[in-house]
Amino acid sequence: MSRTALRICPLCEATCGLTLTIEGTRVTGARGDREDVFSKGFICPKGASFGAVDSDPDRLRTPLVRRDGELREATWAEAFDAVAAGLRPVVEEHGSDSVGVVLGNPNVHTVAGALYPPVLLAGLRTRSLFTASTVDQMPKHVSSGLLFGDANAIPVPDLDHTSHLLLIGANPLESNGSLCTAPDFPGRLRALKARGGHLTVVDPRRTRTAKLADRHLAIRPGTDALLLAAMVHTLFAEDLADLAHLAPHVQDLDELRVAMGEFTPEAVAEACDLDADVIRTLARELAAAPTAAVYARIGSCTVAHGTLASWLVDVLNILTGNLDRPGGALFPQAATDRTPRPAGPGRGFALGRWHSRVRRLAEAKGELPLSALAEEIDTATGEGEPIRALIVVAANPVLSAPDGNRLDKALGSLDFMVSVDPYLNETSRHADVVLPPPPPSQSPHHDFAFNTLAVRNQVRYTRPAVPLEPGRMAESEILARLVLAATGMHGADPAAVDALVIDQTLGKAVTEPHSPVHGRDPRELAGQLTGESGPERRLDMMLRLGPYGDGFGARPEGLSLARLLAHPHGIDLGPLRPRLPQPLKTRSGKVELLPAPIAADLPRLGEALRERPAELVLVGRRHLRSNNSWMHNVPALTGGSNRCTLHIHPVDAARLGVRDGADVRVKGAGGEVVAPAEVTDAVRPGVVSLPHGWGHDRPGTRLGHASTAPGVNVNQLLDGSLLDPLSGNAVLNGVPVQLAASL
Ligand SMILES: Nc1nc2c(c(=O)[nH]1)N[C@H]1C(S)=C(S)[C@@H](COP(=O)(O)OP(=O)(O)OC[C@H]3O[C@@H](n4cnc5c(=O)[nH]c(N)nc54)[C@H](O)[C@@H]3O)O[C@H]1N2
Ligand SMILES: Nc1nc2c(c(=O)[nH]1)N[C@H]1C(S)=C(S)[C@@H](COP(=O)(O)OP(=O)(O)OC[C@H]3O[C@@H](n4cnc5c(=O)[nH]c(N)nc54)[C@H](O)[C@@H]3O)O[C@H]1N2
Ligand code: SF4
Ligand SMILES: [Mo]
Repeated sequence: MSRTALRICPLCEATCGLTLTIEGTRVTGARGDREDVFSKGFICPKGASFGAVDSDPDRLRTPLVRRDGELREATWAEAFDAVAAGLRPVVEEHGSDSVGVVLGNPNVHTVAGALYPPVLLAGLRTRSLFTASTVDQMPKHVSSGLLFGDANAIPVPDLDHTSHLLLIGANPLESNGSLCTAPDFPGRLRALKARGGHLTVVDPRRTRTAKLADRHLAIRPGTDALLLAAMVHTLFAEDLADLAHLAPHVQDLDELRVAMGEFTPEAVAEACDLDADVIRTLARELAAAPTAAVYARIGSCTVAHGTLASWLVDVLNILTGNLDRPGGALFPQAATDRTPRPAGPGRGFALGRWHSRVRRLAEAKGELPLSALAEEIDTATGEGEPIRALIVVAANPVLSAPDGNRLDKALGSLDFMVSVDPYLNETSRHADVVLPPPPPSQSPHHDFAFNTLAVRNQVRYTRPAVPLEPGRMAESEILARLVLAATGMHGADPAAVDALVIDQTLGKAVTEPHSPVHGRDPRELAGQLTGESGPERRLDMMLRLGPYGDGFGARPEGLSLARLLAHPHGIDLGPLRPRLPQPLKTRSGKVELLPAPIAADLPRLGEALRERPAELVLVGRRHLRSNNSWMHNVPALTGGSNRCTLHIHPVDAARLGVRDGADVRVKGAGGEVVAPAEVTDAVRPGVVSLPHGWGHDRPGTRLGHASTAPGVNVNQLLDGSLLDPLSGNAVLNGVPVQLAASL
C-alpha cells in the first residue's frame, strides 16, 4: 500500500514543493506538487531523486563515538556524554574562543539549522565562527550591510515582471538559482523572453543559461567589478543616472560620481577583454529599459573584488531607479521576518569588530574567513589561544574550503571535534563524536532563510513525511542537546532551549511599541502557542509576531501555524512590493551610496586596471545533478556528464599539448591535482574549469559509491591566501594555475 505526502525539497534554494510516494516508511517516488502556491509542479532531476538521496544506505543511523582511536556505534546518551566531556574542559581551561564552530550550507535548508545555531553561538560566546558564507555570498552581505545598514537586506530581481535582466556569474539553469529563490528559474527566464524581455549573461563559460540569453559576454574572470564600474561611469558621463522615486532615500551621489572617475569603458576594456562600446551599450540599455534588474552570484562574489562587484550591482539598480520598484530589484518580506519597525536611522553595519588570531583578518557579520580555519587550529602565535575543539554542523570544509590537505591535518590535531552530519566523510572522519540527523523525509521543513530571498512572498510548511524511525533523533533535538552539552547544561531537558528562546522573544516583543503584542503578558502569549514540538511552537510564534501574523489575536485574519497547517500547499502572500525606506538601518537612515570601507577599497580596483592578466586562470562550475560535496554518493545523481573533468579551450589545449580525455596536471599555489581533460569551446581561451566538492579518496570515510569515482579536490589548488579583503571571502574563481600534460 502506498500513500503520498507533501515535502518541500531541501536540495537547493529553489524550494520546490514535492509530492512524495511512500511505501511503508520508504520514499519510492517524488514528483512536483502542482498545487504548490510557489513551485506549481516544477521539479528537477535532484528533486526527482529525493528517494535515493533520502535512503542512501551509507547514511549513518546511530551516533559514532571514538574509542581507542576508532569511531564506533554508540547510544545517544553516550554520545552527548562524550560531547560534554570533550568540550567543557576546553572552554574552562582555554576560554570560549578556543572552541570553533563551523556551519555548512545545509543549515539554511533545515528547520533545525535555522533555529539552534544562533542559540549555540549566544550560549558559547565564541568569536571563532566560520561558515560556508565566506566561500560563497559574504561579499553580498557586506555590501548590503554597508549600503542599507542590514547585512541580510538583499534585493532580489523581480524575475516575473522585469523586462531586462543582466545576469552575471550565475548559471541558474544548472544551479536553479541562488540569493534569488525561484522554483523553475529556467521557465521564468523563458517567460521573460516570451514577453519580449531581454537577457544578457556575463560568464567566461558558455553555460546553458548563456545559451538562452540574447547576448553572452565571455568576460575575463575576476573583472566584473571593473565592468560594472565602467557601466556606472557611463551612466554619469551620459547623464543617464535617474534615481526617480529613490532620490529622497539616497545620499552620496556626487561623491560616487567622483569616485568612479577613472573607470571609463576604455580603461577597463582590456582587463575585462570586452569592447568599450559593448560596455556603453549595456549601460544605455539598462537605463532605457522600462524595468530592469542586475543580478549577480557566485562568479562575481568568490573573486578578489567580490564586495565591490556586489556593491556595484546594487549601485546600478539604484542609479537606474530600479531598486525597490516592481520589475526591478526588491526586498522580499518573509512571513517569519521580525515585525517591521518604523522607518528611521538604525545602528548601521560595522566591519572588523575583531580579528583572527594568526593573520589578523577582519570579522564580517560575526564570522572569520573559512580560509583561516586551518591556521587558527595549527598555528600558535603570541596572541590568544589556538582553536582546540570544533563543533561542525552540516559542513565539509576539507572539500569546500581552500587547502583541504592542511585543514585535514589540522582537524586531526584537535583535542576534540563533534560533527552533526549524516555521513562519515572527508571532514566528519576526524570527529570524536558524529551525531547523524535523520534523512529529510523524517524532518519537518520551512524555509526561514530562502523566503527572505524569494521572488514572490509566500509561506509553506511541511511536517515530516515519515515518522522518525526507531533509534533516530530529530535534528532539532540533536542541536538542542548539543547546545546544552556545550554550555555546561548537559542533561537538562532539551525543551528548555526552545522555552528560553520563546521567553526571551516574547519578553522583548511586549516592550516594543511597534509590536502587535506591545504591553501584553508574555506568559499569556506563550500559553497560546500551538505545535507538536519546540520548533513548531517557535515557528508559530515567529509567524504570529511577523509582518503577516495574527499578532496573537490583534489581527485575527493573520498567519499562525494552525492557519499554515490548514494550507498544505502553502499560502501566497503576493508579488514583491516596494518597501523603502523601512528596511534601511544605516545610521543616516538613507541608502549610503559610497560607504567609507568601499571608498577605501576602490584604489585596489584601480590597480587591477594595470595588472597583467595571468596566462591561465581557473573557474568553477556546477552540474544540474550535483550539490556541493555531498551528493556524489547517490548513483542516480552521478555519471554521464556529471564528472570531475578539466574543461579547457581547444586553443589552449593545442598550445599546451593537452589531449581530450588525457590526464592533465593542474598546479596552483596550494598544490596540484590530476584530472582528465575535456576539450571544449564552452570555456573561453585562457580559462580552465573544474567543479568543486570532489576528492572522495581519503581513508576512513563511508561513501561507498562516491569513492568509486572520487574525482579531485579543486580547492587543493588554493592556499587560502587569496581573499576579498572586505568580506574575507575566499577567491575561488579567476585563480592563476599552470598546466602540464600528465605522464
Ligand atoms: N572551488 C569552489 N569551492 C566551493 C564553491 C565553489 O563554487 N567553488 N562553492 C562554495 C559554496 S557556494 C558553498 S555553499 C560551500 C559549501 O560548503 P559546505 O557547507 O562545507 O559543504 P556541503 O558539500 O554543502 O556539505 C555540507 C555537509 O552537510 C551534510 N548534510 C547534508 N544534509 C544535512 C542535514 O540535513 N543536516 C546536517 N546536519 N548535515 C547535512 C553533508 O553530509 C556534508 O557533510 O562550498 C563552497 N566551496
Ligand atoms: N546543481 C547544483 N545546484 C546548486 C549547487 C550545486 O552544487 N549544484 N550549489 C548550490 C549553492 S551552495 C550555491 S551558492 C548556488 C550557486 O549558484 P550560481 O551562482 O548560479 O553558481 P554556478 O552554477 O557555479 O554559476 C557561477 C557561474 O559563474 C561563472 N564565473 C566564474 N568566474 C566568473 C567571473 O569572474 N565572472 C563572471 N561573470 N562569471 C564567472 C562560472 O563559469 C559559472 O557559470 O548553487 C546552488 N545550487
Ligand atoms: S530545483 Fe532545487 S528545490 Fe526544486 S526539485 Fe530541484 S533540487 Fe529540489
Ligand atoms: Mo553556496
